[in-house]
Amino acid sequence: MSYLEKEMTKESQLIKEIDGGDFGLKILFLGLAQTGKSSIIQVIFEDRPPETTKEIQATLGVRRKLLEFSNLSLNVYDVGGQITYLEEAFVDLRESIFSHIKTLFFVVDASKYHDFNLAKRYFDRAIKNLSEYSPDAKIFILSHKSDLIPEKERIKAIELISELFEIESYPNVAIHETSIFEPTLLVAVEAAIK
Ligand SMILES: Nc1nc2c(ncn2[C@@H]2O[C@H](COP(=O)(O)OP(=O)(O)OP(=O)(O)O)[C@@H](O)[C@H]2O)c(=O)[nH]1
Ligand SMILES: [Mg+2]
Repeated sequence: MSYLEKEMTKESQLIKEIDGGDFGLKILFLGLAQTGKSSIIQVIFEDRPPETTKEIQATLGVRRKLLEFSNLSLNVYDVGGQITYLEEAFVDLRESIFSHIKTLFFVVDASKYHDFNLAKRYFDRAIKNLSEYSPDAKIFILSHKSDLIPEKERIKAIELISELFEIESYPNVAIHETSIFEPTLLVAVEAAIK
């Protein structure tokens, strides 16, 4: 089998794995590496104690989980934040990742100001793909890991992200400050999914 054929088989297997079931509301988690996406999923949807999330390994590729939350069936997509996986999701898997989305959680590590510009580039691409494949999706930016920064700076982080991501230009985008150690996370997720 040629290299190209192997790559195409790999891709179609992954797409099959991703598309393998029309179950529940499709919820997508995107963001740079180590921003806390898998931790959020496990703490909120799988009752994992927040302090044990330190053991979670980096997500390789795209992981899909079928979960129950508040009597709703969810089809949760967790895209590994390393650049290779993001590019794979935004290029090769674009249509299968971005179609039929109910809610996108775009997770930003609020304590890492230096990463905001890079995050914004992926946010813009996510918005563009959603406008094409899921124009009715709700988008929630999570200014996450707020426990790592002092109260005053939390507001500053929200202001900075809101301005940089130009969230006022989008009627379907909201921003929440969250932490796996605080009730803010559950409040944000409930607002986003119900
Ligand atoms: N202080 C703090 N740490 C957090 C929070 N959420 C997640 N973390 C930690 O952040 C680290 C990375 O978490 P992951 O959930 O693996 O991050 P990810 O975004 O899934 O990373 P990739 O899979 O590489 O994209 C872990 O050590 C978590 O314990 C938070 O709200 N506060
Ligand atoms: Mg992960």
